[in-house]
Parts: sequence; C-alpha cells; structure tokens
Amino acid sequence: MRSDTVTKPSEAMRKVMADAVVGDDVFGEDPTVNRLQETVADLLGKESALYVPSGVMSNQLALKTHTSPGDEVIVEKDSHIFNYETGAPALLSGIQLNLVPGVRGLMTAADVEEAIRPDVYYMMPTRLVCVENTHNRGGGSIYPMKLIQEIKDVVVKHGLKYHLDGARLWNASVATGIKVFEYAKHFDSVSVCLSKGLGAPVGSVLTGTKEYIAKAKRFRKVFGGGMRQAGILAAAGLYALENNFRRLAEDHENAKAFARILGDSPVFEVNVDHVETNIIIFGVKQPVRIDKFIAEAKNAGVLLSAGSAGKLRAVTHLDVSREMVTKAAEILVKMRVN
Ligand code: TLP
Repeated sequence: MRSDTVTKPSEAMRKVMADAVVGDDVFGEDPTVNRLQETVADLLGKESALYVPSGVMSNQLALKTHTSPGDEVIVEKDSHIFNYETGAPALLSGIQLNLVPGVRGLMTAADVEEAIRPDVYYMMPTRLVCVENTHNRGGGSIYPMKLIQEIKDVVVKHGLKYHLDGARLWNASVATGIKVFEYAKHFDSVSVCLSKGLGAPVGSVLTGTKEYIAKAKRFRKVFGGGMRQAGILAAAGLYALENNFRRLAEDHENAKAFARILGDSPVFEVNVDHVETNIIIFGVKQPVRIDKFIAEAKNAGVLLSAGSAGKLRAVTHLDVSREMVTKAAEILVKMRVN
C-alpha cells in the first residue's frame, strides 16, 4: 500500500502488450501510440495529446511549453510539482515556483490572485497556475468544480495559463461522477497518468491544443523522451483505460474501509470523511518516528510510505483486495507503537 504505482501488469494486459502493433514513434509511425494519444485526447476533449514516459516528464513538459526562463509559476505548497519533481522547474525550464498554501492541497482563488505578481519590470512575470486533482499529499482530495472555475476566472482575468496535474484525475471522476472532459475543459493543458490507479506499468499523457502539443513534442525529444516502438507500452495504457478505469470505485471503498478500522483504534488519527478517493493520510497519536514506524510496519507485513508533515500514507489499488486492506489495517492496529 505504499503507492498505486506498484501494480504489476496482469496476464491479460501483458497479452495485449505482446500483441501490440508497433512502429517508430519518433517518426510518428507507431499506430498503438497514435491510438492511445487520440483516445486520451478524445476522453479529455482536447485537440491533441502526447504520450510520455512519466508523470514528472508530462508536468515538466507542460511547464516548459507554457513558460520562458525567468517566469514564475503558481503551485500549491504540497504539490507534486514542488515536492517530488527534483527541482526540475529550475533545472529544465529556468523558472521559479511561487507556493500558495492550501487546505488538504486545495488553494483558494483569492490566495492564487494574491500570489500573482504585479506587472513591474523588477519582478518576475507570473505565467501559469497549476492545480493537482486529486491531490496526492492532500490525501487524494478532490478539487470541487466551483473552485476550479473560481481559480480559472482569476487565471483568465490576469491573462495566465492553467495546467492540471491530473495524475489521478480518473479517481476524481469516478468518485464524483463528473466526466474527465468536464474537468479538463477548464485547463489549457492536462497531464494524466496511466501508471497510477489504472495499473499500466509505464506512461502518462499530456493534452492541449494542437499547437501546444506540437511545441511540447519538440521538448519531449529535448528531454530524452522520444521513444521508438513504444506501442508495447501504449497498449498497456489502452488496456488500462478500457478495463481499469471504472473499477477505481472499488479502491475508494477499500480506502474508506481501511481508514474506518484505523479510525476506530485509539492509536491512529484519521478523518474518514477526508478519504475521498484511494489515498489515506493518517497520523499516530503517540509521538513516534515515522521512518521507524514504516520499518516496523514493513516487518509486520504492511508496506506504507511517508505522507507530509509527520504523517503516514497508504494507497489502495487494483493489486490489493478488500480482504488485504482489512488485514493490513488490523495488523497496524495490533502493532505495539513505541
Ligand atoms: N507520485 C508518486 C510519488 O512520486 C510520490 C506516488 O507514489 O504517489 N503527479 C502526481 C500527483 C503524482 O502523485 C505523481 C507520482 C506524479 C505526478 C509523477 O508521476 P511519475 O512517478 O510517473 O513520474
């Protein structure tokens, strides 16, 4: 339960990978990659899409394509782009991030507007606002549509661009019943991952206008992301979309069941109402070292990861059943914490 990135391709997924029709995607000749790009563009209601190796590359291509060196980009302080992308915005795009604090990852439109730089020559120009939905460090929290719209109003008013890190947009959509294109339509660019809850071994897709994606494609090559017979991987992505999208509801139920068991114990601090999708962020009431707790849980057979600010993170996915998450929660509850 460290992450939904740990899933392994099923037999059926491996079969479609083995059978995939392929070509050289750097020449645009891989029919399976092209089909995946068209499928995701259609699903998100965007003109064009680009298959890339990872969520980090997808987000970083988005930033690179929207900005010029010396620009500033507004992100939430717990965002993946700021915390887990190894300083890539500075390294690859020469840009600066302006951090806006959020509640469970959600920024307010007023805070975003406040962070926008005035148009004076001695300040860096704000170019872009990024939102993460669902929000990873926020505990899989979902951006309400009203908030997405309110931030968009600010973005439009100030002539900025709007990017969505939708690594787990699928989860938001299944949890709310709001179609992914309804979310995507507010943004200039949207990145989605196939290798999280959908269970593909590799791959993310960046979407936007034709012109934007053509520019991003050039940078993909610059970043070393031009792949050759990538259809073998894209086939897994197509399989994942067809077979593993709707079932995310099961992961959400399992996450709630896991949280309920922890919540009933006096040892853990967890707000079950905050478990909206497949991520559970929880604390231990007694003072403990998180790394030590993670190591002890591992010895007891439960794999967890660290959340933000002294918290633990568990994630449900298609390789853990209700039975397994129940057992995992029971093991944690019985562990001696010291
Ligand atoms: N997140 C990983 C870790 O990097 C923390 C995880 O285990 O959850 N955006 C979001 C919101 C993400 O959660 C992740 C991965 C990415 C982007 C990056 O995707 P990859 O790992 O494919 O580069």
